[in-house]
Amino acid sequence: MTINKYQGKTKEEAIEKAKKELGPGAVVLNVKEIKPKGMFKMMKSITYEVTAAMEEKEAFAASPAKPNAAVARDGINLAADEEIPFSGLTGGGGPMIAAPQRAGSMKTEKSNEGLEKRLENLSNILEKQLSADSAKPEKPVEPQQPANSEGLQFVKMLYRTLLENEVNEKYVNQIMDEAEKILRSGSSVDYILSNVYQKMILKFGQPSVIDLNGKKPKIVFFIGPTGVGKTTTIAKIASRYKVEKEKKVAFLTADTYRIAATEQLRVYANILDAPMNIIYSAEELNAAVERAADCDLIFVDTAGFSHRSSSQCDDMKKLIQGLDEGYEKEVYLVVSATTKYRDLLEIADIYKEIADYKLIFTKLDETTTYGNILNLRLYSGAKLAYMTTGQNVPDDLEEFDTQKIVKQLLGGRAN
Ligand SMILES: Nc1nc2c(ncn2[C@@H]2O[C@H](COP(=O)(O)OP(=O)(O)O)[C@@H](O)[C@H]2O)c(=O)[nH]1
Ligand SMILES: [Mg+2]
Repeated sequence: MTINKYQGKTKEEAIEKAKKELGPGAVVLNVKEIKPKGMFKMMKSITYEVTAAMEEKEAFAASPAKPNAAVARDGINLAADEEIPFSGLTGGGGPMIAAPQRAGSMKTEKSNEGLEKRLENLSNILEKQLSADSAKPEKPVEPQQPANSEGLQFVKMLYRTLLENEVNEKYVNQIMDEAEKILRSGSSVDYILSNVYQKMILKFGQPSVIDLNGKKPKIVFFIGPTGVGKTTTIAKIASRYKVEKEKKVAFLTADTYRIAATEQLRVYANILDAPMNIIYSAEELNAAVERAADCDLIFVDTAGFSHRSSSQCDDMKKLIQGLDEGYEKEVYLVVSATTKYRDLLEIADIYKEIADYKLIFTKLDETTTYGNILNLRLYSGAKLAYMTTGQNVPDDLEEFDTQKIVKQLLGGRAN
């Protein structure tokens, strides 16, 4: 893994620099605001320092099966208090380490507190590690004492926390894989945490939102099951582009199954003083896009459909694939963070038939377990784009904040 720091006048500028040097797959581990210091600080502006990483290809490949590795299961049996085989710690046939007690005991609460503090302090930990690494490139791990018991407890706690947050067991094993080697070399708890954190950030990948650098207009489709928040999310994103970025936007809706659905979008279009049209076919889509050719962005709302309705699935495919090739499009699959794991996998598969998509997770305010976000990202290979945290338009929308979600998955505070 290569890690470096990059500075810029804006966060985006610093990320661009990172991508130039590390490649397009570079991911941001940490963002730091640097406030100007000294006599003339009033005249200087804030700059941003981004810590970015790039993992070598082979390191990212699925970890090879271990002798005692857990057989990847489709679902996670959180009810079971059985032993959790931790692939990394079994060491070729050695005893498995039992999963520590679930939340509730005084001890767990106390150690969770420690974990939260450490996560708050993660920037400093990363910083320290970076300078240690560059000082001693040959020896990435600083030995302290052989396989310390504090480290072992800590690894167990991280393992349990990820499972409690419903990260799929096979991904937990992949993430914790390296922790064992680091633990054996007697590294500090902070070092283990920062390694696990970095690994998770790399698994999430760099989020990717609407790209306005290409040809105008950009046609942006929103697909996904009924009631997940497609229309509301369109209103939130469109409002950001119109009000904050002063872009010209237009709306189209292919959700003709419910009258209320078109009316809902019309209300938002009126508020934003943007044109809105109903389309029934690819021909109508192309005609409407042509009429709105002077817009920067054309948002297309669609109807959700049941997993089993193949005719509706075909209609949607025809619509999206029927857009004239001269236009640039992006497709976003909108899913709720409250949806069950198995249903999410099914949704990911069905909508993959329609188009390649990026992911928007809604309703993060309605759950505290975010493991499915990582599960779906890894299952589908799709990039994460946005997340929404409530019903308010446009406020409850953020570009996907990987660092925040990873910290929370590792036991950090929800805020
Ligand atoms: N709590 C919560 N509710 C949301 C969020 N996004 C959308 N909703 C609500 O979910 C319901 C369905 O949203 P809608 O946009 O009509 O979903 P669609 O059928 O996918 O277009 C509405 O009541 C929205 O206000 C969110 O992030 N959090
Ligand atoms: Mg809708």
